[in-house]
Amino acid sequence: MLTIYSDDHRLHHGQHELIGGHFMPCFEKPSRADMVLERLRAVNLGDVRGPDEHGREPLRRVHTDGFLNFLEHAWADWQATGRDHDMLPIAWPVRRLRQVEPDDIDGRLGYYSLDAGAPITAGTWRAITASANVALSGQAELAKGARGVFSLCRPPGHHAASDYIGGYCYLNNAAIAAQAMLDQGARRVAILDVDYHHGNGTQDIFYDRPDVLFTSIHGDPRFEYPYFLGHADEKGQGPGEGFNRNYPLASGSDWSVWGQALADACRLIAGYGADALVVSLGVDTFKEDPISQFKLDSPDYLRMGEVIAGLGLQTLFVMEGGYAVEEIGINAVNVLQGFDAATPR
Ligand code: Q9C
Ligand code: ZN
Repeated sequence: MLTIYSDDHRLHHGQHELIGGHFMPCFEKPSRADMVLERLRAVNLGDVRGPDEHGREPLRRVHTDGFLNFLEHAWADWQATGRDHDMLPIAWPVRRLRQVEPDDIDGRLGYYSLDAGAPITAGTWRAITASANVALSGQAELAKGARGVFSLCRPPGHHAASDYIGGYCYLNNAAIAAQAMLDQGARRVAILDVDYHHGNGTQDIFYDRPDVLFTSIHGDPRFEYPYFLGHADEKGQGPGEGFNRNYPLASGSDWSVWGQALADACRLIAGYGADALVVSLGVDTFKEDPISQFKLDSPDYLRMGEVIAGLGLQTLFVMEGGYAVEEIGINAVNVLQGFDAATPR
């Protein structure tokens, strides 16, 4: 399987995130991508190439202009106030507050944020646009006929919606790639989000549309981040009703439970008649992940890839979360190897 990867991910390296009232070193760090790349090379999965530049238009198909302009200039606006440490928001427009973009950079940061989990740094814009280009270049390979492609995106994207960042995510790489497929002639695209956390951004972007089926298996939001989306009764709205499906699972879920949710999601995807599949590939479902509560083991990721391959769809794997850095390479690449092994050639 071909991998798309850019070294520019390194330009984004946040210092701290807020966990349990403490500032802790960011779990989402450059070594994550390094470990995945190292494993790809160790097992000779296939070629690795850099992304092509796809410009702003495919980003505008998913994100608002106000949001993109904010992200592009956020660091300069922050520096203009005399600060050169990471940006983190301090206030959010919650219930009954005005949903109006302020002028002040701290106000705008809160306006365009879900949480304080996505620091903006000097190199963030370049890293996140490179990450989106990694997804789009993978999509372009699928358009040329590839059966499966791996977009080794970093930073991840699935918590980012059309107009907010959060949960280590800025641009929604998976949504951008899915939208590009539709814009290039696909009629229906399915998204399978296997990251431990609910893909709230992706769900929100496609919630009222029938041309994207969004399915997500994740920690129950009653007990787990992102807390405010991802329940089982969220089925889509308007023309999108019936095209959203969540599988919130209990803390401690292992493959015996998780694999059943996967089988059901695949049943829905098979019945949907998709032209292509995007997998939001987080491996923070691993039993030793430092911020997550599922119990998948490394061999389970091989099975995950095999089951996904059984759909027989052209598939773009987009890297999302996974914070057990020592094993992130083995687990992510196991999915790809399982997929390749189960694909007739
Ligand atoms: N108790 C992704 O996996 N903080 N984002 C959780 C832990 C946010 C995860 C705090 C986790 C975001 C792409
Ligand atoms: Zn996650």
